[in-house]
Amino acid sequence: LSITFITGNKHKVKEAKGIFENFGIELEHTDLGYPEVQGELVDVAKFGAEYAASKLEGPAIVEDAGLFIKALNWFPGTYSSYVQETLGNKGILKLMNDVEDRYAEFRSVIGYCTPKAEPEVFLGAVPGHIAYEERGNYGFAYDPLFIPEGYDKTFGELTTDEKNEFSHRRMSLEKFASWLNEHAAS
Ligand code: ITT
Ligand code: NA
Repeated sequence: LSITFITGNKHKVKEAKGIFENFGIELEHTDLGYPEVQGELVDVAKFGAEYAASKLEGPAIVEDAGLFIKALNWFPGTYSSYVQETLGNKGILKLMNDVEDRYAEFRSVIGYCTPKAEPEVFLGAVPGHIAYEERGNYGFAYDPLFIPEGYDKTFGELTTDEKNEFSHRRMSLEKFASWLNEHAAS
């Protein structure tokens, strides 16, 4: 079984490949570029998947993810890409300077679509909190800021394999993989 992951983010591809190894799904990667409507992760993923499937003329997945910080009213949330490119992690740390409640979660929504069917979505989330400084050289983007619940290391200090054991992306992709195994039984 082979699925095409449409993304411009090579770190996501690396993580997804590692996760799918456990589920016997082969992952192709194409950076097709798809229009990202601003909005809820679910809507972005649905729209992107539908667009990608029709462009590819085959089954495709896309993912919309983000970091949601409670004390900031769940900012950057759906603005995570833009905020990572502008404020960056240093900017987030500044906003969190005097903030005691550091609860945050990473969320991931996988959108899956084929040319003939309606898009399906699969949600994953992981709770944690925002560190007081960036830590670790593994991972990407917000990883050095995020300490998953029950750990004292940031995602930036965990290897890809360690992060893959319980990340938001692991959850959404695992839900997708189980769904696919049920529905693609030929
Ligand atoms: P595509 O949309 O092309 O897949 P992207 O990097 O724009 O790639 P998202 O919109 O899903 O991905 O991600 C929003 C932002 O959150 C972006 O800056 C990502 O780098 C960051 N991000 C997503 N998943 C992450 C993770 O597991 N760890 C750290 N940062 C992450
Ligand atoms: Na994006």
